[in-house]
Amino acid sequence: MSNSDALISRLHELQTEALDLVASAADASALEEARIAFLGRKEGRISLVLRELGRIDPSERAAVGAAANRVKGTVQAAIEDREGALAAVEAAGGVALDLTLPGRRPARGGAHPVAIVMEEIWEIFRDLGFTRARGPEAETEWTNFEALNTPLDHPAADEQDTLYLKRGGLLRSHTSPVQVRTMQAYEPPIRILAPGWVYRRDTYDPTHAPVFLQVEGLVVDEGITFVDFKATLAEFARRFWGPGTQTRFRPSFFPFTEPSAEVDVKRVIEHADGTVEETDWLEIMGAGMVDPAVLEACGIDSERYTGFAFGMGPARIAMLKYGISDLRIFFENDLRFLRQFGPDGRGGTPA
Ligand code: 2U9
Repeated sequence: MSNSDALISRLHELQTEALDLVASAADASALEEARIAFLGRKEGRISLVLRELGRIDPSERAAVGAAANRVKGTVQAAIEDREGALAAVEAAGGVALDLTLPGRRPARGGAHPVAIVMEEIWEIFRDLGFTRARGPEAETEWTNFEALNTPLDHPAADEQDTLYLKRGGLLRSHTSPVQVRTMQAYEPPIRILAPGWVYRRDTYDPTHAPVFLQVEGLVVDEGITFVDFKATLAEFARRFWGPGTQTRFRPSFFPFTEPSAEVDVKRVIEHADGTVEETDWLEIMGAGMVDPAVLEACGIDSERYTGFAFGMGPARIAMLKYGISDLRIFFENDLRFLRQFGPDGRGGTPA
């Protein structure tokens, strides 16, 4: 073996030794010791080898010098890598990073139970030919009350119930102003669903929140009758709660509909053992034939057109559907509650 070959192989042995020492350095000071032992300018073992360069043939010095530089570079890079790894361990509170562990599953959001119900309601009415409409949350007294046959001295318009803004504005107390604006802007036939946030001056308790989601619907066309009204809402109930669902229309009163009704459902639940359970009657929405005065206020000829409307609270529907007795849990964003619904419940956030 020539002198230069012997030096190059000595350098490679030193590299192997240095890399072992660097890899096992447990802290920054052990790493610094390893650096000085191998790369130290005076006493470093690689530097000492290079001092022997003078003893070899000048024509072979370049090859040894190049090998020495490669070895130094490799050892220096290993030291820097190890420095980074030690710093990461320290940052992680002293827990070593185990690169062989499987990666952490990235957090995936899921749909909120009220959003799931809202989406299911929308999909049913979409299949029945409805489109979606929306409008502002800050409204006027006229669109929120007067156009809806509700005089401003009606209790609903009272400051005790409605959140008023400056200069006569208010936060809409139902999504009905969306239907008012739609009728002003479009000729019948109208078939819309209006989902959105509404505001009321209510005390936060198990069945009330000062801000909540509502979904209302409106159909206006020539020849719309009470039969269309009942059949559409009964069909909705069957699609939402299951084919055996019965519907009951109880007479009621709203200023904007005449006649008005509260709609109840009786669910038929088939258990795995074959037994069938009928629930009590559950109230799911308010509804009625649109009062002709409302059509006229919105610029629609009530001699030619008739219509029906309905309104429901998806949080109430979600409470009935999932057996929840206090709606405040919908606002808490407790992940232990929310994880029960999605993404494993339904496959993630609805599009
Ligand atoms: C226009 C004409 C008629 C919408 C209607 C109800 C009955 C109703 C409540 C259900 C639970 C509100 O969220 S809730 O508190 N809604 O009972 N809503 S009829 O009637 C309209 C709307 C707009 C132009």
